[in-house]
Amino acid sequence: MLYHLLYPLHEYFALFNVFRYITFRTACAALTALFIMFILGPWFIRKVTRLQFGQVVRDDGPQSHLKKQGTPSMGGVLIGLALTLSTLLWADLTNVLVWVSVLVFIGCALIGFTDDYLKISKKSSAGLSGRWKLLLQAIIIVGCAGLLVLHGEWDTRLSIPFFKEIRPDLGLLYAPFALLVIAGASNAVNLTDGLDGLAAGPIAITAAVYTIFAYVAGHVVLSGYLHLPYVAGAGELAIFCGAMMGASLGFLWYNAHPAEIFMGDVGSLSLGGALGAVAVLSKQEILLVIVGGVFVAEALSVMLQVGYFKLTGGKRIFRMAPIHHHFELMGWPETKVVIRFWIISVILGLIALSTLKLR
Ligand code: 57M
Repeated sequence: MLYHLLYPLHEYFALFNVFRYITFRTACAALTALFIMFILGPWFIRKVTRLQFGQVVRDDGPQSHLKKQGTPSMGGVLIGLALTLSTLLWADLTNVLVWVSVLVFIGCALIGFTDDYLKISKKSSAGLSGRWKLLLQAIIIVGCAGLLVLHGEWDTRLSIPFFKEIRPDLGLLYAPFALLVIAGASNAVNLTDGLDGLAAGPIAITAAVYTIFAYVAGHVVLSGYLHLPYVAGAGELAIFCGAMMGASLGFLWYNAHPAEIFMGDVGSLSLGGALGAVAVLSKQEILLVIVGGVFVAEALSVMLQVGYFKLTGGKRIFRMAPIHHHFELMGWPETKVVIRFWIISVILGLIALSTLKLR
C-alpha cells in the first residue's frame, strides 16, 4: 500500500524513487513485521493469558514438558497480523503471486485456528482430525491454483537444484505435486513445532534463503546469469519472505526457552504452508527439501516410526517421534536440541545458497 501511495511521489521528490526498489521494501517489510511483534507481543501474551488460551500438554510425552502446561498459545495470530500487515504495506498489490501467498497463509491459519480453538475449548489434545486438515488445505491450494491458471502464471516445469538445465514438465501432475509441497511443508512445520524456538528459528532461516531466491527468480538479468527459471513478478515474493523472516524472529523473542508463548497450529500450519507456496511460486520447489531439511527430517522420523510401529506390532526406531523427542529422551537439554537444529538449518541454508552457482 505504501508502495502505491509513496512511489508516485518520485515525480516531485527524487527521494521517493527508493520505494521502487524491492531490496529496500524487503528490508522495510522485515523490520515492520519485527517491530509489530516487539510492540504488540507483551500485550498479546497478556490477552491470551486472560482469555485462558493455554496449551494442553499431553501426559504421554517427555516428563520435562509437563511444566509447560498452560503456556499461552495461538501466538500465530499475532504472527499472522504482523506478516499480512507488513506485506500489504510494502508489496506491489497488483501482483498475483503476492496474493496467492497471502491467501495460502491465511487459509492455513484459519485451519490451524479452528484446530487450536477446538483443543483449547475442549481442554484436550484432540483438535481437527488429520483428514479434515488435509481436505481443507487441498481446497485452499486448488482455489489458489485456479487463480494462477486464470492469470496465465501456471508453469508446470520443475527446477532441480544442481541440474539447472534439466526441467521436467509434470503437465497435469503438477497440481497434485504442488499440493504435496504446500500441504507437506505445512504439516512438517507443524510436527517440528514441539520445543521452544525449534520451529521459529528454521522458519526464519528458510524464509531468508527464499527471500534471495525469489529476488533472483524475479530479476531478468540475475536469473539469466545464474540459470534460474525467470518468474515475472517473483521479486515481490521477496517482500513476503522478508516479512515472514521478521515476524518469525519477532516471535522467537518471546518463544525462546523458557517460552512465554507457543505459536499454536494457527502459526505452524500457516507458516509451513506459506513456505511451500513460496517454493512453488518461485519455481524452486525441490530446493525446499534442502533448505527445510530440518522439517523434512522431523516428518520422515514420524513416518518411519509410525510405519515401523505398525509393521512390528509395537517396536520403535526412535525413543519417540518426532525426532526432537528422541534427543530429549537421550538426555539432551531442550536448548541443546534446539540450538543444534538451528545450526543444521543454517548449514542447509548455506548449501541451498551454494546451488545458485553450482550445477
Ligand atoms: C503437534 N504439538 C506439540 C503448540 C505448538 C503422528 C504423531 C507423531 C503426531 C504428533 C503431533 O501431533 N504433532 C503435531 C505437535 C505441542 O505444541 C503445540 O502444538 C503446536 C504446533 N502444532 O505451537 O501449541 C507441544 O509441544 C511442546 N512445545 C514446546 N515449545 C513450543 O514452542 O515445548 C511446542 C511449541 C506443547 C509443548 O509441550 O504442548 C506436541 O508435541 O504435542 N505427535 C506427537 O508429537 C507425539 N508423538 C507420538 O505420539 N509418537 C509416537 C509415534 C508412534 C507416533 C512414538 O514415538 O511413540 C508426541 N507429542 C507429545 N507428547 N507432546 C508424544 C507425546
